[in-house]
Amino acid sequence: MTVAEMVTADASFSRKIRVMQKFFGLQVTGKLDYSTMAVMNKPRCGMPDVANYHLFPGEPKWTKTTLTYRIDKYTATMSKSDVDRAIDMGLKAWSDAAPLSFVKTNQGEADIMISFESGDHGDSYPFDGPRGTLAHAFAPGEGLGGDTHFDNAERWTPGANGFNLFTVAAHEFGHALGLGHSSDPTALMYPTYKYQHPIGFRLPKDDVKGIQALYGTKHSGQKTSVVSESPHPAHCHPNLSFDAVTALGNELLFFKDRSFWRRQTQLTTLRANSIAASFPQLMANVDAAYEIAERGTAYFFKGPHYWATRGLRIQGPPRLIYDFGLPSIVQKIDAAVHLTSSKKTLFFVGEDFYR
Ligand code: TQI
Ligand code: CA
Ligand code: ZN
Ligand code: ZN
Repeated sequence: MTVAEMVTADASFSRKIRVMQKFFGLQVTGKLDYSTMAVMNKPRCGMPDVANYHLFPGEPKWTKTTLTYRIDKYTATMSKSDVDRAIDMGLKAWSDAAPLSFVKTNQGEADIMISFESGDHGDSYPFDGPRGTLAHAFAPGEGLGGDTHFDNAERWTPGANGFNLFTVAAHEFGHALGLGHSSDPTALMYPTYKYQHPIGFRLPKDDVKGIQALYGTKHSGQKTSVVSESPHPAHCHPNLSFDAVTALGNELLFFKDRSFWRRQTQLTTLRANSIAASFPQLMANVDAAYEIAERGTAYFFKGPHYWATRGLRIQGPPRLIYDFGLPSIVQKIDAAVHLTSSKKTLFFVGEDFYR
């Protein structure tokens, strides 16, 4: 047996060679042939500024900026809410970098139909059981275009074991939006699996360049006039809603964007204050707040962090919401309330609550 025969006899090696050949546009033989060796030995460009992303031939892209998605079939290995979160965060990675938004639907035909499928599932790209192909997505377009399928034979997880659904979904959505593979090893679109922690994930530079090459930069030409003329929103506006409300001593605090209002129980006037001036650590956009009156303490939540106060004074550095036992995939909470009678605190996240 020659060396070449030995290496081709190893199926996973051959598979890797095939992936590499496909990536570099070589004839896909699965064998370590001369042109493949030549590519392997070629010096790689070390210049950080060279774009390494690839678009699909013909550069298909969506011609609208709001896309619908629907999770049509779930998997048995992960809870429905963990799947929803991984998918949402996978899409958010892209909508944070380009002027795209994604709207979830639960019925009818969405632009991006998402499902977990086993073996042959009717699109002439059957899945292959555990490992091998993990998922695939169709380039932008009508019908199957944008649709994203995950191999139900994989052990999908919200964490670092098995295959992390967020990681693979974010990669697949790159394809569904029109990106091919990148030759930049730090890119999400680089064709090797590397677990990415969903919380605080930011799209690597090369992927940002790729998505912006297709859809432009976020807010280009639409940003300047959005900041409202009055520094604080009018508190009587009929559409006003609050980000968070909590009692604090004998006052009620209402938070909205960069402002908060203090309402003393015996007073009826409300005066807007700047959050940044009173609570510089919070700056703006508080997610949730609650008070434990017996302790004279309130807690403020923003993203994965929370702060404790004594009166109107924040005590100490921010801490992580996982201290409360929230699952690590939760990136922010929507609301929190402390029930004095049962001494329990409820945290609301999407359609779930934790206690
Ligand atoms: N599935 C391939 C992928 O999505 C499908 C594929 C192969 C492909 N060659 C392609 C898609 C060329 C577009 C263009 O990449 S996969 C990873 C990796 C896969 C691989 O199952 O091999 C991820 C799916 F390699 F990056 F980890 C997801 Cl994240
Ligand atoms: Ca598989
Ligand atoms: Zn499929
Ligand atoms: Zn890929």
